[in-house]
Amino acid sequence: MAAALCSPVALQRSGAAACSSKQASQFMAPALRAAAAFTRAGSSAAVRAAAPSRRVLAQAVAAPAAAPAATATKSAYELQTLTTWLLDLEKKAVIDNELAAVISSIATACKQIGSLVNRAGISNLTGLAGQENVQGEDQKKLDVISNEVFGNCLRSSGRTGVIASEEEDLPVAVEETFSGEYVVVFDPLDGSSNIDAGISVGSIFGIYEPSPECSIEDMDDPEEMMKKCVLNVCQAGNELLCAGYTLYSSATILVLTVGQGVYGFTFDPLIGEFILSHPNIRIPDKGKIYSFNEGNYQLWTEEQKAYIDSLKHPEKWGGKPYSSRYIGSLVGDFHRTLLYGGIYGYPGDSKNTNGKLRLLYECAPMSMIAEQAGGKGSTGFKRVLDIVPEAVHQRVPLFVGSPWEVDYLESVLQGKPAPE
Ligand code: FDP
Repeated sequence: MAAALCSPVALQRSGAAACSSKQASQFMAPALRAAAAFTRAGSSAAVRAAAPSRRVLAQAVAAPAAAPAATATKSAYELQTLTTWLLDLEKKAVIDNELAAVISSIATACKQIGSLVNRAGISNLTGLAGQENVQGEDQKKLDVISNEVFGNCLRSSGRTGVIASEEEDLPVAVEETFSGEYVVVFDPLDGSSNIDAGISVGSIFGIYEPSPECSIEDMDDPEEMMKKCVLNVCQAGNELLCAGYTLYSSATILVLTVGQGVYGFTFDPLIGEFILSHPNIRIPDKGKIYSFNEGNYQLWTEEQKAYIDSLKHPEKWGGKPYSSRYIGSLVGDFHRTLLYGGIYGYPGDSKNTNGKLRLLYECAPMSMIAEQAGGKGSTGFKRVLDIVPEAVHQRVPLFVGSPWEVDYLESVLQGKPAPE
């Protein structure tokens, strides 16, 4: 598949020639499609050159411990909605109005997807769409619809330059971007194999500033433009300006960070707004729940097996072993881990050395959220946020959760002494 093989690293080093002719032609088709749709009022490079980086802007005012939403409640009827929370951040110059517009458009997409998920069983939205995505996975009807909803909302924000989705083979340049040109990576419906049973699913997203070396100019030829689209999204998680997810469960809960702590908003369907319900979430330092698909146990390395085995010995943990909880829906499993503490893991195994989860729109956003809440995100050997992607749909092993739990897992995998 073109996206997996034509890594941006290869493209950066030697252009499209780094791909086989078949890959190159697969690569060119979407590029030409994107080019046809790609119109822009004027070059934004000059504007971007004059403007301070949004990351710098945020860092300049960042007081890490400052809780942006911690305003005193004046009236029993006063609500902090996502909209007022974003306005607060804008006032404090933590984010600019363009990033706020992108986040708002994502929230709108999540409201729509949440409503579709709730009604899937009675609106004939369950079951397969009859096609596969680029990773060879069967797409559910709701995978396809959610992707369209996400794309529509981001396009209509007018602030997004490039979008990359789990459901698309290559990133797409967004026509009619007025300003901002944010790069948005997302998995519109994660855990969708659960959908027909009415089990929790979620959306995951990350927002990057466009990297200056690969800004998309009006006059780029289609090949050049697609190369830049790919490079735009292939940034390390360290560069994320915002990461978040929405859980569609007994409630619809949007959790996000803009680099100053983690905030959760519960959707109130009666007023149609996300309401701040989880201010400044902190993950417990330790937690006695592990969340792994143990069906893969025989495929794991000896170290990985030893780690899981060790959690089951009551005498090692004060008389009570760890509890196992696994939904098989990353957003649901991660959300529980964030609130209750513990560890979520999807290790590599003898069949899939890098596991199952995708770096750009699963592992990196979740790791940023974990770190912002005081936790950790690791491959077992390396901090996830330090990894520069080599391909849009690249997979990496993921272990994320309470800091002590991730440290302990790393110690076993690396043959080092356990943390204090
Ligand atoms: P799904 O395939 O249902 O979309 O990466 C996708 C994902 O779900 C995650 O949400 C989930 O945690 C994981 O796969 C489950 O994989 P296993 O079935 O292999 O445990």
